[in-house]
Amino acid sequence: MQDWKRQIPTIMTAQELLDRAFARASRVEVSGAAAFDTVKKTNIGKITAIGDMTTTTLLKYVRSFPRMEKEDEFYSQLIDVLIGHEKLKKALANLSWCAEKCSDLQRKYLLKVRRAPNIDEVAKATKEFYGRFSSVINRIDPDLMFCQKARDQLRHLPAVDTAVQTVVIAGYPNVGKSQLVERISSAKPAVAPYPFTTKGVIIGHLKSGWRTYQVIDTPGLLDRELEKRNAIELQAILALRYLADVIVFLIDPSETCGYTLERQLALLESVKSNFPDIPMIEVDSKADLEGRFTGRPRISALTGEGVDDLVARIEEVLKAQRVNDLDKLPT
Ligand SMILES: Nc1nc2c(ncn2[C@@H]2O[C@H](COP(=O)(O)OP(=O)(O)OP(=O)(O)O)[C@@H](O)[C@H]2O)c(=O)[nH]1
Ligand SMILES: [Mg+2]
Repeated sequence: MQDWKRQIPTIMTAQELLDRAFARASRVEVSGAAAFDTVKKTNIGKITAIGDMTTTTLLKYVRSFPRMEKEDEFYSQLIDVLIGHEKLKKALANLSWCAEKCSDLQRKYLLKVRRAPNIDEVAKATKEFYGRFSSVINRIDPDLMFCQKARDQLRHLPAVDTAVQTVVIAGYPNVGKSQLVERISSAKPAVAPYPFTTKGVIIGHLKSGWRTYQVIDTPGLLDRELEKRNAIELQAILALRYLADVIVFLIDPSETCGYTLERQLALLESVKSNFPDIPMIEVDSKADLEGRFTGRPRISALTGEGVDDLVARIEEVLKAQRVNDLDKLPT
């Protein structure tokens, strides 16, 4: 799962790349038959070391970033929100360009040094190589910094498994989402960072026979009318659409959550219209309290009332989704 999160190495700045390459080069010493031969071979060794090391490093950076695959639309969307696909593509293209340029310079100056008739010419060519090499590396400094920032953001994406069926829990704050996730999850839910939530999303797992489903609690995401979100927040929220196989929407008829029933129903409509293709299970929560119950199935995450029925309903919907997905496979 998302191996690229671990694979991206720390991206060095231009200065760090140069320091490292030059430090390596400074240790190169090759002895030849005579003084001229020694100087020539040593400089050839330096240019080779600098060029090889930098080209390899840059290409490793480029390869370590994830290719945006269609099937991982969830991450693809989030990466677009946080980093920007086009910007990332551009930065990586610049690193590739630089790697190629380094390799060209290496080839060109190795030839120059080899053909140099005397020590002075060897020194002159080597110096010229150092200069041109530095300026090429310095040109991609902004791209290197961009990639380093992108790397940090990628590492902090939520660790969700895009390959298992997912239940997303929605509703206003305090309606009982976390309590429900905790009750139906087999293990203690883990908190994963998510853009634009202060608390991160909470991921639990629901075991049913040999199947496991993912249950995601979304504090700060689906608890406000989506129309009031800015475009970037909305995109991050809508990324959930690629993940959610079913949305469980909690309504708190006791209104002890601090939101009126009317406001909660307005949010429900908002979520419904923004996730039109995802089946929604609507329930009244806090069944153990007094309240303005809406006639939807009741649950109490506190006492457990209605929770088994809810889980059965969730499984039913997920099963129907699987059948539906199978039908859609090309034959
Ligand atoms: N009486 C009663 N209280 C409940 C029930 N479910 C949750 N609560 C209480 O309601 C409060 C909010 O519950 P949470 O599960 O934290 O609500 P939430 O929707 O996760 O809230 P946010 O994380 O802020 O969005 C807590 O004090 C819970 O103890 C329930 O079924 N019955
Ligand atoms: Mg919560």
